[in-house]
Amino acid sequence: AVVFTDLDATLLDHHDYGWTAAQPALDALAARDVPVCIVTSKTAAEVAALRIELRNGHPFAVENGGAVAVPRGYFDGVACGADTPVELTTLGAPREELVELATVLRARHGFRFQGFAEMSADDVIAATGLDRPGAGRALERNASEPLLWQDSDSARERFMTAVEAAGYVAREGGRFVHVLGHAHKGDALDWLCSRYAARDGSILAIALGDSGNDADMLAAADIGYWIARPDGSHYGPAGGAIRHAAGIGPAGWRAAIEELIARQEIQ
Ligand code: 2M8
Ligand code: MG
Ligand code: MG
Repeated sequence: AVVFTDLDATLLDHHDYGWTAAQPALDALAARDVPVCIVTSKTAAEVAALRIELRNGHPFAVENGGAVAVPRGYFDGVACGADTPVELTTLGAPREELVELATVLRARHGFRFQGFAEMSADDVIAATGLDRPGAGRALERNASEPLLWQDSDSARERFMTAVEAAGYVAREGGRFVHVLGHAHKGDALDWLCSRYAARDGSILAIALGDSGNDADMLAAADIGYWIARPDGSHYGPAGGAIRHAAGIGPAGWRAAIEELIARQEIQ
């Protein structure tokens, strides 16, 4: 099995970005040699810092599938750590194109939002609770543009529809609306799975997430878990290969992994 996981409000707590509650499950996966691949809205700079803290040497996807990263030699059997240099492959579109699209749609329809391109480090700190170095890393974007939505829900729907009509992708994260190129987290999961399958034969793909931007990767996986959001609700229904984890954020993450181990779906 390979575990593909979202970070914010899934492996990491929505408010303090910690993962203490999930650590026993991370240890259980490491003991079984099950890779944990991060698939996140965060930037390459943010993930580089987190992978060191998590001691994670596995492939990952950043900016909602805008780019995938593989540690050099990983699929050729080289032992890789969090500090092994990675090879990045772009699946999405350049960020400038996405900022331009959002700006054009705003001028045309009068939508109200503040994009990361218009935000200072202080604005990002206020919107996210990240510390200053963390906010700086979140601003280093190449393949996605998060927008702090300041308009109605119906305006958000119309904006997202207009983005898709223009041939791009719009997805909702825990805090922001993300404008993406021609790839989402499901495409990143497929890309990474085919690399694992080429090396190992078929693999059981497990995906965990909490928000709209995770729906594509849960659908693309063999088993998907909705982790409960900060208010205790789940973003989407359970059914078929999609399950609900009992627990919010990292506590739900741990519950999901322990359930997979108890059912011997992870051995
Ligand atoms: C943004 O992503 C989250 C993910 O769900 C969101 O939409 O709420 C990204 O900008 C990311 O780079 C940043 O670290 C995060 C901080 O809360 O927000
Ligand atoms: Mg999330
Ligand atoms: Mg599949």
